[in-house]
Amino acid sequence: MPRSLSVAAVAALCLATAPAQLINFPNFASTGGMTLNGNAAQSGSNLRLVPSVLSQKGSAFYAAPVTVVNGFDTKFTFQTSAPSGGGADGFTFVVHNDPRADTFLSDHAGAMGYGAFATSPAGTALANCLVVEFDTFLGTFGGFSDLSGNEISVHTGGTGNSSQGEGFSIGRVTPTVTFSNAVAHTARIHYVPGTLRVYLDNMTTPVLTVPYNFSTGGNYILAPGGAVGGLSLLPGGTAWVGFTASTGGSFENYDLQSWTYEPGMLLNLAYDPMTFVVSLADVGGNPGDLCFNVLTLNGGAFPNGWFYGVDINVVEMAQIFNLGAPFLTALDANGEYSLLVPGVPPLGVTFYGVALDISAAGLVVKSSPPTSLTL
Ligand SMILES: [Ca+2]
Repeated sequence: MPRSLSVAAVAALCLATAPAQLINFPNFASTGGMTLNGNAAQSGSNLRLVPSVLSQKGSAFYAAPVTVVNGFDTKFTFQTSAPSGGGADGFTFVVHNDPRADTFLSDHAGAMGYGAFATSPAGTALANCLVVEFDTFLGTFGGFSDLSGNEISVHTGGTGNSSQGEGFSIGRVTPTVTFSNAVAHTARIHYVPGTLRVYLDNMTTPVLTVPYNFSTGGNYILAPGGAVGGLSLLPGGTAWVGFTASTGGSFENYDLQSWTYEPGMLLNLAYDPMTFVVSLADVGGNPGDLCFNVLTLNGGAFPNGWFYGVDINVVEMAQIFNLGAPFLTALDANGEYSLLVPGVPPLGVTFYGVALDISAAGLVVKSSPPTSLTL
């Protein structure tokens, strides 16, 4: 069978199947795999981060670190209900490498389960973290500096403590959609190194775009501003991910209805002039998944519409096969694979590496951003 048909077959698989996810809770009829802390508890098929009761606090983390460094795409559906006093205080999505790991929980009320009160012991607040607040209470005192009671704000203190004070915000927005109105909403948080995007109900147009990189950090938006560094991640570029929430004098239920999380995959294309080998290395995939790697001369053909136009050069294809380098193989225990193509690549020509990570069940999991090389 011509190899081009194999490409088409894999492409057809892309179209026919929905992406699988590393973390995939279509609901929380089971909270297996999660660590629940404080007042967080299962509630029917939801994960109730906190109940509509005075002065509650809760957190829920995935019980193992996940890869974040290469990027991630996470979506969750949430709903508030039973508000008292207008409802408060809000919930957060958190990426962190605080030593308290998946058992972390701090103060209630305005601290939203991740920050701390001025009177709390040192070290109460979450350190070494990136926090996306869904803040439902307009705090205008004590350094809160909220602009609304319907505010999405991204907070970090770099490797130090973070805080609910908006002085720690590197980007915020009051979306037109009111998200604490006893109706289900879906949020998407998409990070590619350099940019964090937050979506609310509309999954294609972000409500908030924040320059940020786990390596180099971001910039505070409130005076006096200034740069804040990135995080110190766990080995392999992993971190803990999950949620915190709280209530205070005003309260409401904060329920998670579903959650998916998919780490991004990184592709490194390089040429070693000493060994005459081009390497196309996948990093950050799911161990055991099949990985479909190609070299192509058409960088624009991937990932959008690539299945119409993938143009593996005949000579390159011959190189790959004549030398026995498999372009469809399993990712190793670290979720990595290096396609090694011996031979001097064409000089002065830009060529591209592209890859798909395909789950063991035959579902296409994710694509890598294309990477290019010109010698
Ligand atoms: Ca806030």
